[in-house]
Amino acid sequence: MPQMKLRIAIQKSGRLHEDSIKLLKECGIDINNGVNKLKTEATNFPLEVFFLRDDDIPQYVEDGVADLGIVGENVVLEKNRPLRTVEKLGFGKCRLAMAVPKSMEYSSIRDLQGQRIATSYPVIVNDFLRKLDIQAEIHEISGSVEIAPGIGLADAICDLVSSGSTLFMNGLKEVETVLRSEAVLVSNDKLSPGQQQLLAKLQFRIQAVKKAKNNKYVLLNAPNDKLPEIIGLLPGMKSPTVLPLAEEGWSSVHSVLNENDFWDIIENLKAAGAQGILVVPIEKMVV
Ligand code: PRT
Ligand code: ZN
Repeated sequence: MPQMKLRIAIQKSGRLHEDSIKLLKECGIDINNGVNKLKTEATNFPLEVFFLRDDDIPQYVEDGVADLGIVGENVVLEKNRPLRTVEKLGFGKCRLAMAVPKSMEYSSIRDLQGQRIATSYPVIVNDFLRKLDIQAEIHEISGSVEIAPGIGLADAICDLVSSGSTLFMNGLKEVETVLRSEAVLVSNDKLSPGQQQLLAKLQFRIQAVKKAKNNKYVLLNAPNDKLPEIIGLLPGMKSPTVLPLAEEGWSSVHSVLNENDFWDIIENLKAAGAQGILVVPIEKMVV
């Protein structure tokens, strides 16, 4: 009988390495940091971790050498392998964008018609241009794409952008977003029923970690006559917890706030008479 475990491929070094390990650790999975190693075993979960170049991860997962992988969506789409995206992971966020020299007049994607575009993502770029019916010459280069216009190799580039400072420093301006990307957990369709159960367990933990990151635990004090208004401002998981304070006529209110509307709600709470507002990170959240 085959040994029941999952094998996950993560980036050996680079932008996704640390966050991938951190996510596994936050899921309560203990692994030795395997820099310069090919693989390692988790000590408290049936998981083997392979350290690979990100470009190789889709193929390893498709071939069943690994069952799961953590890799950027940009790589998954470029490699065009039949993989299942199990979960978006919320880190490694970036966009694949077209950029042209600052001096170029650019009004629409039509301006790229007949131009030479340098990129490490020929599959995605071809697909993007084909859908828009633009013909362009694609030059595939593997690194330092941003210098291509400056040395006369291309008229435009399509590359990953996060802060935009690389484009800026090379005299380029971003003109089109081709794709928004983040790290994802992918799997193949070869998992045994037992492995699928293990994956469900892992996914449950990942979701709890992700939810916790997007939420904060908030504690505040309020005079009792302000409570209805304050409670009305709080979404909470069910409803806020209200506890009497030692000081007569005052209560402590506890609730959970989502990061997206966090600051608005805090301002409104203050305006409604809340005092001593404490905001605490949540480690895991299961709803
Ligand atoms: O060795 P290996 O092949 O595994 O790594 P790699 O060099 O191919 O990839 P790596 O580690 O650079 O990136 C891994 C993944 O991180 C990418 O596939 C993306 O999914 C994600 N990611 C997120 C990024 C960026 N942000 C990013 N900014 N990958 C690359 N960049 C580069 C970009 O190519 C450009 O050179 O950073 C520069 C732009 O950054 P800003 O901040 O100046 O805009
Ligand atoms: Zn790579």
